[in-house]
Order: sequence, then C-alpha cells, then structure tokens
Amino acid sequence: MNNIKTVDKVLLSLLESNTFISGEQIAKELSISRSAIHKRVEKLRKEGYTIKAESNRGFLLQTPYPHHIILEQIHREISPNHYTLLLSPQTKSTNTLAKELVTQYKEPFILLTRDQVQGRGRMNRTWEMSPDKDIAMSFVVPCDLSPNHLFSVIQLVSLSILKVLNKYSDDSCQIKWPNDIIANNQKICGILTESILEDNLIKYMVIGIGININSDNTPDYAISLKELSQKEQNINKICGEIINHLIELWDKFPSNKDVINKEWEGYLAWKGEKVSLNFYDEIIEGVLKKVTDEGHLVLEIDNKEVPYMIGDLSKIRLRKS
Ligand code: BT5
Repeated sequence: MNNIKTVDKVLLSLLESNTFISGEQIAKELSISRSAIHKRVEKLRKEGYTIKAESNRGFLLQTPYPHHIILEQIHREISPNHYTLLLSPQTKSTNTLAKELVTQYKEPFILLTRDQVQGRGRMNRTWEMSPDKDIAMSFVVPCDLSPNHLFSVIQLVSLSILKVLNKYSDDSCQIKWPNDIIANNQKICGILTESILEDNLIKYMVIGIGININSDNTPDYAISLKELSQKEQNINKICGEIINHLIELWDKFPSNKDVINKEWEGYLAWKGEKVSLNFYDEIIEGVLKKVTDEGHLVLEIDNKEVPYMIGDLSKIRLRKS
C-alpha cells in the first residue's frame, strides 16, 4: 500500500492556504531543510499537484488536487485489500483490455484509464468520456457464480456508485432500470457488465463503469457530477470511495444479496410513474410497478402487470396545459 507520508500531508495543508508561503516558513513548520522541501514539492508535482514556486514569495498550491487519475492518490483512499490497481493512460475500452488481461491476473483487479477512445455501451452502443475529467474503469473479479446472480451483481455495482455520487450531490441521484444512474432525469453513470462463462458458471465478471465527473457541456441527456454539484470534484477521491464500496459489497456477495436488493429498490427512479419502454423498437407505455428479484421490469398496462427483461426506459413527460 502507498500511504501518503505525514510530511507530505502537512506540506499540502500549508500550501492549501490560498496565498504564497515562504520556504523559510515551511522549513520551520516541518523541521526539514530547504533542499528537502524542494524534493518533496517535486514529488508532489510528479503525482499531479500543480505547485507554483516564485523566488521571492515561496510556494502556492494552484489546484487542491490533481485532475486526472493517479493510482497513488486512489491508493490513499482505499482500505487495504487484495485487488491490484492498474492504469492504462489511454485505451480503446477498459472492458476490452481487461478481458485480454484476465488470463494474466488471477487475482481481482481494477483497470482505469484517463482517456478511453472507443468506450462501449450495451448492444453495440458507444460511451463517451472527456479525457482527464471522467471515470472509466473496469472492476474484474474471478468467481464461480451462477448466471442467476447476474442482476444482483448489477445492483451491487450501481448501489456502490450511487452511494458515493449521492454524497457529493445532495442525494440527487437515482437508479434507472436496469443499469444507469441518473440525476434530474439525465444520465450520470453507465454500467456494462460482461462475463466469461465456463460450464454454465460465470468465471470472471468484467464490470465496466463510466461516470461523468468533471465534464463540462454534456449533451442534454447527460449530466456530470460537476454540473450537478456546481463544483469541480476530486476524481481520485471519488474513485477510491467507489472502489471501497465495491470491494466491501463484493467480498460479502452473494450472502448480502437480499440486503442489496432492498436498498437498491429504494433508489429506483420513476416507481409508480408513467414510463415508456423501447422494447425491440416497439414503444410500450405503462406504470412502473416494480423490478423482480431476477431483474425483470414490471409495467402495469391496461390493469395487467407485464414483465420485461430488456429495453430502454424513459419517463413520459406530462405536457404543460
Ligand atoms: C451504458 O450503455 O451505459 C454502459 C456504459 C459503460 C461504459 C464503461 S466505461 C468503462 C468500460 N469500458 C467500456 O468500453 N465501457 C465501460 P448503454 O446503457 O447502452 O448506454 C449507452 C448510451 O448512453 C449511448 O447510446 C448514449 O446515448 C449514452 N451515453 C454515451 N456516453 C454517455 C455519457 N458520457 N454520459 C451519459 N450518457 C452517455
């Protein structure tokens, strides 16, 4: 584990004061030499901090945290665990690369990128991200799981992400069946779950997660956490917190399946409301009643409850009179 040295923590808190702080003052506060300060500042710069230095004024931290994904920073946020964190600075798709790496890493791993150039959604759709601003990662776990558990895994993942996003957005995120997280009816996160099967058992889950964190000017169907909270967000901290939740829930899975299911239901968007479902290019309208334990969406249509396994859900907007 990579833990930040106490001296770096104190140095960062001194630099965070919004005004220049002299080398002399830092040396006094930390009881280290001037050359040691320069070494530490250089190290922090390499980690992604932007620290300004002026000969007569001293040092100033220009941004409180780095904007792009830095593994050391994520390590600081996560509890000790047996997962390997990997970074591919640029890749076509973390899920595609993760599936290639599965044979190499027998242990669970998390693959991140700063720039995903051919991100994949479900059913051959694409996933866009702004480089150095958003999260694109794959959570890869070896397992021996019956495919019947697949929907519970999706619930586990969306719940882990939602909890963190809600912490930074005044609880404004909800889960849109089957695997999106939305806020103000706009998508903030998409999840692509892929599995490698053998003898009818899932041997590896490759769970792709895309989250709009600091993107600006997202299209009208999308929103970023920055837009939602009106504040630039610390991508590494948020990423680390999500990883903590994922690991915590995954390590107890499937015995925590029912608890997850119950909690997930509480965040389901548009329950009891009129929705439309794009089901194989047919538009079906009904009232969203529930989602079954197997993950089927139940719509009430002409007083009958009809389950659907697949489709794209949207909310029917009432026209203003
Ligand atoms: C998803 O598919 O939402 C799954 C997205 C998974 C992305 C992650 S990133 C890491 C990993 N590696 C990959 O290659 N993929 C995974 P779906 O439900 O099919 O939604 C796709 C649709 O979402 C697109 O057709 C767009 O309409 C919309 N979309 C694309 N990019 C978006 C974004 N950044 N924010 C909101 N909506 C987006």
